[in-house]
Amino acid sequence: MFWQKEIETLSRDKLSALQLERLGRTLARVYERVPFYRKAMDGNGFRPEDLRGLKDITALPFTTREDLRAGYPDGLLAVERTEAVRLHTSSGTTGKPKAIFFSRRDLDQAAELLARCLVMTGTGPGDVLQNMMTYGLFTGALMMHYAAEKVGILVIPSGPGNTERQLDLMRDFGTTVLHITPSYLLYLADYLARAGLDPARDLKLKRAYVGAEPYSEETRRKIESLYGIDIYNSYGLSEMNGPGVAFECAGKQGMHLWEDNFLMEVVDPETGRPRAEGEAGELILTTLNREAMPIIRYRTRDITSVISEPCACGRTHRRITRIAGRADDMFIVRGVNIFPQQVERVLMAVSGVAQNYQIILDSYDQMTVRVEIQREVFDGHVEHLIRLKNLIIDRLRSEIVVRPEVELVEPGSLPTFEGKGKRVIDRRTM
Ligand code: DLL
Repeated sequence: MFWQKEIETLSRDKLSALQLERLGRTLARVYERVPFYRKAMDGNGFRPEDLRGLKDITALPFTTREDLRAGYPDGLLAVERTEAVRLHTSSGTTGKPKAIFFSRRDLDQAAELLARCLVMTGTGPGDVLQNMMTYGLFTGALMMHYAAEKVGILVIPSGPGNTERQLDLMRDFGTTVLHITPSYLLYLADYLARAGLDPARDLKLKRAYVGAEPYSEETRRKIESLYGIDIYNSYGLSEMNGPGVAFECAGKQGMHLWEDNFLMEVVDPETGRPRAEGEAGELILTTLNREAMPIIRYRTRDITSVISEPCACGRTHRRITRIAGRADDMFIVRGVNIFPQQVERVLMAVSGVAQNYQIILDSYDQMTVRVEIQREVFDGHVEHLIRLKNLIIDRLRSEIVVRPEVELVEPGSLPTFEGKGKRVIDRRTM
């Protein structure tokens, strides 16, 4: 099923031509209206009319999150403030948030993109979507909310938290689709198990859209089998509308990135130089269809690669692979670069492991992984526990090279998260 079949299946040639045309318009627009971009282009001796092909974009500097912060509150606006109708912010760990403005047209466009995602994965009128992302300055819930209404889906704007009430809503209104972070979905699975509920028997769930933070394929598989539903990976960031930038189709082999709206590049995160096709690197995005706040060559810090092979679903927009991690999330132990997802991937594939874990960094030589295990295992034989612990240590060592300390802890004993999780506790002084 398609929402906008013509554009979703546009030939590659036409898609590239459309990108070039939109890129030209975007560059002209920001050159004229945003001093920051005019300066950047002048500094590189580039004028919008110099644009000949999509590759020419590499002549322009990147936009970083620091640039957005420096422009706070409205330095990068390309319309009058009165033409903006919505503000979202995205806060990092430090400093001022990034403020992103949307015009009426931008919001319509963002909803169109997410409507494509909903319909692509089989959701439509008759479905009931429980929107368990946070409503507010975060883009997650509101963007999905309006897109689902546009498609004609009944939306329950529950937001996150109050898990007992969430369950009541699911039961009373026959929720078929969840929109949720992986952290909260893992917690919910644990909660259901403790409440003695079997989702397949007691709920009407068919699928969940899961994103806003990295998670591994192993976690997806684990949750799919716990719930008996389909999990679709959803990628996006506030700077580029929020959710709906890239989304999995039914094939679940990578996420289609809507190339009529975003131009993607993949670069070496250290040098900023382009990666060869299919190689992993940092995703760089340029908005091609935004009015209020176009952003050129944005450094997402997210590590992925492009899948250029045609997809069985017929969509021509190329796919990106599951985000391996944020360049910023990577940590180093004994000189080895490690992403939290590597640890997660190992843990979630071990039987007996429950849903929650934590990584503690006390020194540059040692990491400790605390992992909740299932109740039956926790209360079982001590030899079994020792075997399980050794198995986890071995598997982690072969994945991340470093041999970690592993602590098996009681289910329900580690902090839980209703939004994005924080699983790495770095106690080292810099
Ligand atoms: O998290 C937008 C969103 C909401 C996406 C709901 C999907 C679903 P921010 O708060 O600005 O926006 O955070 C964006 O989250 O740069 C990635 O590092 C990470 N991220 C988002 N989706 C995924 C995903 C929203 N599916 C940042 N896999 C991004 C891995 C993800 N990381």
